Amino acid sequence: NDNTFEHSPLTVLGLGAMGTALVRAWLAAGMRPTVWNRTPGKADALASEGAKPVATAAEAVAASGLVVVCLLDDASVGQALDGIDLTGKDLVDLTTRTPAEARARARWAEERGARFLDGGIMAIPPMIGVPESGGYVFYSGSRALFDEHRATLSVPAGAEYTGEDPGSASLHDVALLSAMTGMFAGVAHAFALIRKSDIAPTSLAPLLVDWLNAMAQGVHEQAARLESGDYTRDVVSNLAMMVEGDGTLLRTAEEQGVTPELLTPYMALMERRVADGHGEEDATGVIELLVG
Ligand code: FVH
Repeated sequence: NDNTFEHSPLTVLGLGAMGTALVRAWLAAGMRPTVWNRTPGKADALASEGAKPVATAAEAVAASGLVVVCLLDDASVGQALDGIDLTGKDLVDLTTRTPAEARARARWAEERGARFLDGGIMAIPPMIGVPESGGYVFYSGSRALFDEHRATLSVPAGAEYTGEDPGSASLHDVALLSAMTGMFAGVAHAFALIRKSDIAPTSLAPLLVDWLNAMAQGVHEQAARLESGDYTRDVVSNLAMMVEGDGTLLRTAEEQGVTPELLTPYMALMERRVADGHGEEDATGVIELLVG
């Protein structure tokens, strides 16, 4: 609805891969965001598509009530906005950061007279502005800000509000990114195992995807066990059996000339849990060793 957007002027600070994708989604929705980037030139293509580039971050902030920030990291946000008047602004910061950094940035913004919403983007740039991609953004902080600008914020990707604690969005974001990191570590090891074999990566890939999807269902069971506190309930594959099987994984890595270093930290934790007398549990008990 273009009429709604006319009443919601928008500024975007940061025209990296993600900032550019965000601006294009708002342009496609009929908005004309004011845009700024530290290194000039990145706004040129967007200007020809309807965005309004300005020379300084201060001008960009002054242009709109709603200011969306998407920079490299939390420190770059502090540098870009240093000394700029934020009084009365609604600052929505989609820069990836830690929960503590998000809380500190919220206090920093509020001390300067702005309302603050932190965002964690669960999408890569090609997913932005493509609703069927399933991309979305976790938001936390000012509920009033979120409710007021929900329509605008929902244009590039789905908008999921997680709570008033400004650190909540980034904790959700980093939890998902951390799980993804572990998954990619496992995938890297699997491809390394077949690297010098006659198994083609493209023939292993669909098998890996199907297997990981099937195993991912166990995440729900782990969550239920965590909440019940009973890590042995309805366990099909127990930890003692898995630790026994780790030997085969390690010997195969050795046979294939692959370093096991991506696997061994997790295996060591599983072994410790079994040695502590919890062999009848599933892998949920390993979480206890992580949180101490
Ligand atoms: N791209 C992705 O796949 C991920 C998806 C999930 C969310 N992340 C996070 O989004 C933030 C921005 O990421 P990006 O992909 O746009 O990153 P770059 O293309 O590297 O652009 C970085 C922009 O930040 C500007 N910048 C860096 N330092 C400063 C500074 N000190 N002052 C002002 N601006 C700064 C940089 O400007 P320039 O180098 O062009 O002058 C770019 O505009 C990020 O938190 C991801 O984790 C993306």
